[in-house]
Amino acid sequence: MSTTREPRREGSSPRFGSKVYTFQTIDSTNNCARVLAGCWAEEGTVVIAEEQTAGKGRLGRTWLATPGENLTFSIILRPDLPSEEMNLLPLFVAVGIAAAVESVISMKVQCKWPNDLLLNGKKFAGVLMEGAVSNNAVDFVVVGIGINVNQTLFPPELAGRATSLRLATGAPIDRDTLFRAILLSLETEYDALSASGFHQVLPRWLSYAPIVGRQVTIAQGGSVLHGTVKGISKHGGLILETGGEQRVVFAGDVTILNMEPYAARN
Ligand code: BT5
Repeated sequence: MSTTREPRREGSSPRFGSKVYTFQTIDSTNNCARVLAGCWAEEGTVVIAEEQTAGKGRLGRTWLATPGENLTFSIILRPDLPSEEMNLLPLFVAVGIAAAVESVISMKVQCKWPNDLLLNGKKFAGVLMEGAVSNNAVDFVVVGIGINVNQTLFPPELAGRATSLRLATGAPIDRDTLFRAILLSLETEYDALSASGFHQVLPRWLSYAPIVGRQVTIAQGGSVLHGTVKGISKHGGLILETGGEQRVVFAGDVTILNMEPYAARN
């Protein structure tokens, strides 16, 4: 594993990206950022890599990205947040990424609960949060972000489900411009929500995610639930009506297996 340490990327936002650890190859930027967070790295510290040998998704899944064509990075946050509000953080990150990507490529982005971003109904980005909690408050959160930027060929298991900004727009995207736009957007959202309360992200997120009223199929542990989405709870859970009763499911436990396709946003 080779490492270099960059003091700061030109033009990056004041706190997010004020310190960037850049790796050619690493197992997972989230693993590295977790170690740094445990050593009191400052909020906004970023770990970015050209290649991950063990890129992680949620629930033990894998993130696959061709080296040198995409963005795979992690940001350390230290939000002043009770632990029960932690599930709002993926929604804020999705909104921050969506706004930045829309500004760079001038296309509509959709968010899919809890942590996916879609273009033309296909996934181009995912978010993996890993956090530490002490005394019922969030100690730190590592926000891992994988974005398919210029990749045009995907392995067979992702074919038809994955896309990239390049595939969606037909043109290569400057990764550094996108990276800086995302850091700035995330910092702007984060500062606003830290002041107003993270629950304020809900209407913003819903404006990117026409999910309410849709039929979904969800895997939770060993069982499968079918139901209608009634909304997102104030703590970021999916409110599902199933079998005549409402229940709230959280991202740590569930995967949406199937959902009616999203309609295009205007
Ligand atoms: C995610 O998990 O979508 C979170 C992905 C987070 C990746 C970043 S990269 C930087 C940081 N360091 C890490 O080690 N991870 C983070 P999940 O919702 O579980 O989705 C994973 C699933 O998405 C896989 O099982 C595949 O089906 C699919 N997938 C894998 N790679 C993909 C890709 N490049 N594009 C679209 N889908 C992909």
